[in-house]
Amino acid sequence: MAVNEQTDLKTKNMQAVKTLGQFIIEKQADFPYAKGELSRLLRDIGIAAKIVNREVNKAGLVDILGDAGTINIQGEGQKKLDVYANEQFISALRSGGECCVVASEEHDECVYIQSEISKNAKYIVAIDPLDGSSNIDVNVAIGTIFSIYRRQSLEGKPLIGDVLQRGRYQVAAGYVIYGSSTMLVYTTGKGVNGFTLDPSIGEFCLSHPDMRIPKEGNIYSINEGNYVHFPQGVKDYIKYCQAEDSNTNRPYTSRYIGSMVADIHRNLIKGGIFLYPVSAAYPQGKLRLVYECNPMAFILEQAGGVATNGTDRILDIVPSHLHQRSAIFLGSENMVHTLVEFLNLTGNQTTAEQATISVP
Ligand code: AHM
Ligand code: MG
Repeated sequence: MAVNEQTDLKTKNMQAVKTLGQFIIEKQADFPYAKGELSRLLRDIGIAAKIVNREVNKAGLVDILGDAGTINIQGEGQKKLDVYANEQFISALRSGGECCVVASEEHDECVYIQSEISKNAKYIVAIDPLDGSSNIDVNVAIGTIFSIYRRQSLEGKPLIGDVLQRGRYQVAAGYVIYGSSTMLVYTTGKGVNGFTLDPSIGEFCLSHPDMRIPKEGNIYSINEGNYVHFPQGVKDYIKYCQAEDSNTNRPYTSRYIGSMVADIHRNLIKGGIFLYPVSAAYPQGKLRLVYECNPMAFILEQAGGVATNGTDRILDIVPSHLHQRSAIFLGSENMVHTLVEFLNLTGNQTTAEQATISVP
């Protein structure tokens, strides 16, 4: 290739790259009365994600692995990177000035941000700073999940009701996946866009515009080790996924990483269903409604998918407490609908009592 052609190609490529920052500012025009606060908040989250990514990437090199020695509200051991990620996101939100309360998996209570620059902050952020933490030590993809609400109370210290809003009132939600590459995927209710971190320039660049989940898929993602403890409808659905039927492309493929972000990200791109039902060990489900299920449900719905707890749309559930758990089934529309049919056939065994009945 001639030198001129190479230069032209390079210039073209540079022009084609759109950074997260550029994209956020461009999209501000979608909201006619926006003053840029949500844009700044998203920018703050993007910056914290880059800092966390840097630590995640070198986790095998430095003495940052292993238990931090503290226990979070769920009684689970925290890894050092969980603690680090939590601190980074809260610190970015604190210094950004657009967030008045953070609800984090790592704090039993809400973290109120009361500073001069945050006194007019209108946004609430719910966050799982490092999801899939059992995968840190083994160099498998992990993620961050975030959800943003507008505060409803007009003044003073925000109320718990500002935090415990139904998922359908989210103004934005997203996740970061620290995988073979690092991506940030988010929605503000107008579709879903994905950005891949280019380490050479330190910027998230638009790589997956207008992401759509295929209506039909052939991947099912569930921790099948818990099979005997699942409700009968879920067991029946798993058998359906495994049964041979060339008309419906079965048997499906089973894929389960154990990091919700990574499992859902794959299914979003390829088409599939992710299931975390109630079980004997987790009678209410394992995953947390406010900062895991709601943001992922919002993203999936915006991409054309479906998210339910078996009876109700995830985004319609009224949260009663910060760390509430929920069963969740989400993914490709047709797959989730088929799963719900199986649950209905067995009388919707989604409650704790019914789940324990299915234990042999
Ligand atoms: P975490 O927030 O403590 O990391 O737990 C949430 C994770 C999800 O990412 C994943 O889908 C699930 O727990 C895996 O649970 P299990 O090991 O029971 O399959
Ligand atoms: Mg989590």
